[in-house]
Amino acid sequence: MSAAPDVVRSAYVQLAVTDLAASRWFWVDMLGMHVQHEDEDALYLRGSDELTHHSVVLRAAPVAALDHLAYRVRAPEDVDRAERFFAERGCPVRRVPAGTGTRGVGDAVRVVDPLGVPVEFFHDIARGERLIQRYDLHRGAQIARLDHYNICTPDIPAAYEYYRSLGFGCSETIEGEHELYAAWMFRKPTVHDVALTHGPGPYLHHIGMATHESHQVLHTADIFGALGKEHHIERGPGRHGVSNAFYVYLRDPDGHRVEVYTSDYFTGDPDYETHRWNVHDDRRRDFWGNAVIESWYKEASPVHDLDGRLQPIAEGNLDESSIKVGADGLGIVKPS
Ligand code: DHY
Repeated sequence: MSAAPDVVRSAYVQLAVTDLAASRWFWVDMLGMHVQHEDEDALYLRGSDELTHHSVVLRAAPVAALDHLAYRVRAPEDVDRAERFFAERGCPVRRVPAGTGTRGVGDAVRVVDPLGVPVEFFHDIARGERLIQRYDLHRGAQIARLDHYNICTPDIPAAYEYYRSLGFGCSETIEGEHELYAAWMFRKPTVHDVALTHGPGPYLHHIGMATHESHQVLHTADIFGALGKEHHIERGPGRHGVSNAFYVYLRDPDGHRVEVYTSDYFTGDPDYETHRWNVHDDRRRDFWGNAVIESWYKEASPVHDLDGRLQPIAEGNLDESSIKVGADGLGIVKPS
């Protein structure tokens, strides 16, 4: 088998959205992302810390879905490595020469990965102006950068092995006695570039967008409340057990889930050891023991194949949402 491409980080996501004006309100006015380019078909957005052309592309389409998520690779040759790596695994693979794919992105390869998720690998990308100290332009959630993706997939051990074969480390897991429910996988030295959540899939569960500080997470929720737009807040604010991050989950006008996320930790030491949570530990998902709302477990964005058709869904066989914190917050209630 050929060597895996050297993945640097989760780099951008391209979402199909049904109303660009509504999306612009949510992502630009409320989340505070900067518009790098816009035309009648798409919006190209980035956070204040990002020096590459975009981390979120919103493409106008009749049906909301994930077009693809993208990893940046270390060198141009890693794009060729990605092509070989996925072709050898029998995955659909398509070369996307510079100028023919997503605006600003150079030579790339798109694949449907073994999880059924459309993924792009690229090295070259246009630059954007440095905005980190343009405080006059920071507003809303003050998003700094894209942090991670979260994917729903029915076979977590297989997904874990696949991402290990791509060179990802594992920062944390949620496990039962014999089951692996979820895994947080990284290339950049943070908790994750991608999290694997058990369930029917392939679905995009959410994308995580980083802010610098927890007060920005609280402020985000306050602004949605102040405008009477609180229905966009799905879960939180709170502190995760896994990752220790401070978070709030929002739903965009198409239902795409966005986590505003901050204050996880460094995982770059070579002897970093995976931290394992028991599925019965009430603090695993919310460190303060708050129950996770049902929609968070049950709803997610469908994903496209390389031709823009919706991928079929396979069912999962574990159901973490049936393991609940009791109404009194003290016990674990497992409905029969
Ligand atoms: C968890 C979910 C995330 C994340 C880190 C940790 C666990 C949870 O609270 O559900 O999306 O980024």
